[in-house]
Amino acid sequence: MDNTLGLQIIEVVEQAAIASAQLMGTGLKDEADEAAVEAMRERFNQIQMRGRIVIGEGTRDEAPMLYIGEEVGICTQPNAAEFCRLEELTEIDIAVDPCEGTNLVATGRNGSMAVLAISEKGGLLNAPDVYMQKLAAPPQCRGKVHIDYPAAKNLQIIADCLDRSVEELVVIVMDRSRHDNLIADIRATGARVRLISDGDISAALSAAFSGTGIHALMGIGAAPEGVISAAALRCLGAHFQGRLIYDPEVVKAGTYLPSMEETERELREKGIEDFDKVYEAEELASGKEVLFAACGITNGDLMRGVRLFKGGIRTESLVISSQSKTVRFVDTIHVKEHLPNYLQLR
Ligand code: VTB
Repeated sequence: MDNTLGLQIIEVVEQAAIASAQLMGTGLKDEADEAAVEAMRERFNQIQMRGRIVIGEGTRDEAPMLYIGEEVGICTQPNAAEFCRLEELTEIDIAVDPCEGTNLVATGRNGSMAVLAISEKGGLLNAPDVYMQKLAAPPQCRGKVHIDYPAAKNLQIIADCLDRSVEELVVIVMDRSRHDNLIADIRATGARVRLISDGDISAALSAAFSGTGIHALMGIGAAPEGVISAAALRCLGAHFQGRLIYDPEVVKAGTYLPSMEETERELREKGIEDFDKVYEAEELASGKEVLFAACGITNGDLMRGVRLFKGGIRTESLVISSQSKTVRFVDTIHVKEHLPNYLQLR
């Protein structure tokens, strides 16, 4: 993949975040999502690349933009030959979540981000829109904790690896009734629990960086978000494992899941035969080269959210590259009068 792609995708997430942040606190969650999607797509389509959305806003019938299978990048446009030497460009797969945590944006709460992961073709698991049990932990614990161990055992391992006591750990869990037992198990160890209403990509990222005060993510969130988290944590050398969860009985409250039979059929169509497999980060994001980028929409543990001021907008983003083994934190001021039309304040 082209080195400049890493720099260009910063603008993709920045622009999605700026568009969405303009609707922060309005209660309009669908509109906040739509604004992010439109801006992300506009910016993608200015990049010299041949991209294909593998994780996006849904199927073509469900989503007008950034649907699964949509091609993005200037080199996928009808008159591409005028701008691009197609034979020189690698085909890339893209997983996007333009507004991760739409409820958080709509209600002005912390933890929402515009986020994406990129790899060469075939490098990201085309996860179906089901749930995923997840375990994220810091790099020191990689390969030592396991999603099948009881929470108490994993927490003891994390404490040992970080050279601290279990009481000094903080675990993020999504606040859902499906996690009642998990939360009780974690609390029984003495570790502290931070419940979040949404946004488990941000939670997984926090667990991978020291200094955030977060030491693990446990529990069940969405599978597509799991693949994007895995892309980041793989580049960071942190621990991430996921197992697909497709039984509505296990998920309890959550978005609608079709019957087990229907879901199993969908999994088979996606080439998944072993439905209960535990995926390692390197299997969810298996590409030789993986790039991950995120920009805070509202404030988070790693990045502040979008700030609007007279004459400009300030954003904080992050780009992680498996190839250059770098993590770049980017603090940008966007001069208002130079923003593209699609980002002008509404
Ligand atoms: C999960 C989580 C996401 O939405 O998808 C959640 O992975 C929805 O969970 O980060 P429920 O269906 O249980 O409500 C997010 O929190 C935000 O997209």
